[in-house]
Amino acid sequence: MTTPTLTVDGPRLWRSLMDLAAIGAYDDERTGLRGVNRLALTDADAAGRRRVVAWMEEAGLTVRVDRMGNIYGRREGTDPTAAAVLTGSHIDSVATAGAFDGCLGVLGGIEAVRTLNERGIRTRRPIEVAVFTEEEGVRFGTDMLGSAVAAGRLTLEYAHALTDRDGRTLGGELARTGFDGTEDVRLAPPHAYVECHIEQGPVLAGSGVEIGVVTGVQGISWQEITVHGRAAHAGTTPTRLRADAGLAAAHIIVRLRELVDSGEYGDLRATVGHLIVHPDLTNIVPARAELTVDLRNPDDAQMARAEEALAAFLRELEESGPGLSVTTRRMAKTAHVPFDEGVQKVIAQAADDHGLEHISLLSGAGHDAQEIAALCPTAMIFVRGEYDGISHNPREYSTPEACAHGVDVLATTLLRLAGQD
Ligand code: HGY
Ligand code: MN
Ligand code: MN
Repeated sequence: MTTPTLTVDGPRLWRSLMDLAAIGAYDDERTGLRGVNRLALTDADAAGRRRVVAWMEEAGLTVRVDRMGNIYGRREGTDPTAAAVLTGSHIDSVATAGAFDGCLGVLGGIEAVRTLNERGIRTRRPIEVAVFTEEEGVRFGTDMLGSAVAAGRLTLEYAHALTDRDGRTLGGELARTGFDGTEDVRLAPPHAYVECHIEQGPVLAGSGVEIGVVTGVQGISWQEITVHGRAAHAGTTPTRLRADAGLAAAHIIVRLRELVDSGEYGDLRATVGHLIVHPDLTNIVPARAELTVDLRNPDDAQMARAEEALAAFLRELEESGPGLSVTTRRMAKTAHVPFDEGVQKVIAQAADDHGLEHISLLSGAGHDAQEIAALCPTAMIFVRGEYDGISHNPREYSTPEACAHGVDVLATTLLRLAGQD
C-alpha cells in the first residue's frame, strides 16, 4: 500500500506566516522593509504565542505548556500509547528578523495538521507540534534554550536563572507573560522529530533547488569576553600610559578574522555581534570593553583549535601592556550534530513523490532539531531563501511556492513517520 502524499493549503500557510509576522513588526530604516522584532518572552513574543495557541486549538490540537514555556499541540493517534511524531520550531526572533525563521516550522506543522483533518486521515501515532522557548538565545544569552532543557542537556534551574541585559530573569518573564506552564519540562522521547526551516544561507539558492535534506548542524561556540583597562583623559594621557580596553577589543576582532582567513581552522566562521565600551564617552580612554564571540565550525577538533588560538591571543593581550586584563564567560557550546539517515530518507522520498528536486546539506545555523536529536531520530527540511538566503535581516524571504512545497514535504513526512511501527 503506497502512502499518500499530502498537499497543504499554500495560501492559508502564507496568510498565517504574514499574520504572525505582523506581531512585533517594525519599520527597518536600514532596509526600508517591515522587519520583525519578537525577542523571547517579550510582550510581542507573548502575543505571538497566544496567536499560535489559538491556531493550534482551532486545528483541534490539545495544547500544553511546560515549565520552560515550551508549547506542545497534540493530535491524538489511533494508538495513544505510541510515541508521538514531533515537529515544530520557534517563534521567538532576533531583533532584525524576517517572517520565516522558526515560524515556518511551527506554522508548517499546524498546516500539516489542518490538512490531515480536512482529509479525514487518522494516524496510528500521535503527532505533536512544538514551539520551543528562546531558540535564538539573543535575549537570555544561550541559544536553543527551551529545546536543550526539554532534551535534558541544560537544567531548568540554569535556564530560569538566566538574565537579560536589564537583569530580568527568564523565570520571571515566563511568569510575567503567563507562559510559566506546569507540565514537566523533560520531553518523553518522540518516535521521530522533523523540523522545517528556511535555510538562512546561499546553498539552495545557488543550487537552483527549493528543498534541502539536512544532514546535521555545525558546531557552535559562544563566549563573552570582557577586557579591563583603565579610564584616562583622552587629551592628556600619552599612549605609553594607556590601558585602552577599546583598542584591545579591536585587536580581538582583527585577530578573529586572521584566524578565519588563515584557513588553518577548517571552515571556521567568527562573529563579534555585541561590542560595548565603558564609560562610552568621547573624551575617556575606555576602561572596559565587553564583546561576544560567536564561532561556528563543522569540525569539532578544528573548533577546539580555534578556541585555543583565541585564548592564547587573549593571554598575549594581557601581557602586551600594563593594566590590561581579560575575563571570559562561556555562553553556549554545542558540538556538530549529525541527523538520522532514516529520517533523511523519508524526507527525500517525500520530496521525490512531490516531484521536487532536493540536495543534502549541513546546516550553518543552529536549530532546536540539534537538541531533540539527543532524544530520537531527527532531521530537517530546508526551504530555499531568496537574496542569497539572507537571514537575521528583514530582507529574509522565501516564495509562497517554496514555503508550500517545503510544508508539503513536511506533511507527507509526518504522515509516513506516524504510520511507522
Ligand atoms: O544562532 C543560530 O544559529 C540560530 O539562529 N539560533
Ligand atoms: Mn531559527
Ligand atoms: Mn535565527
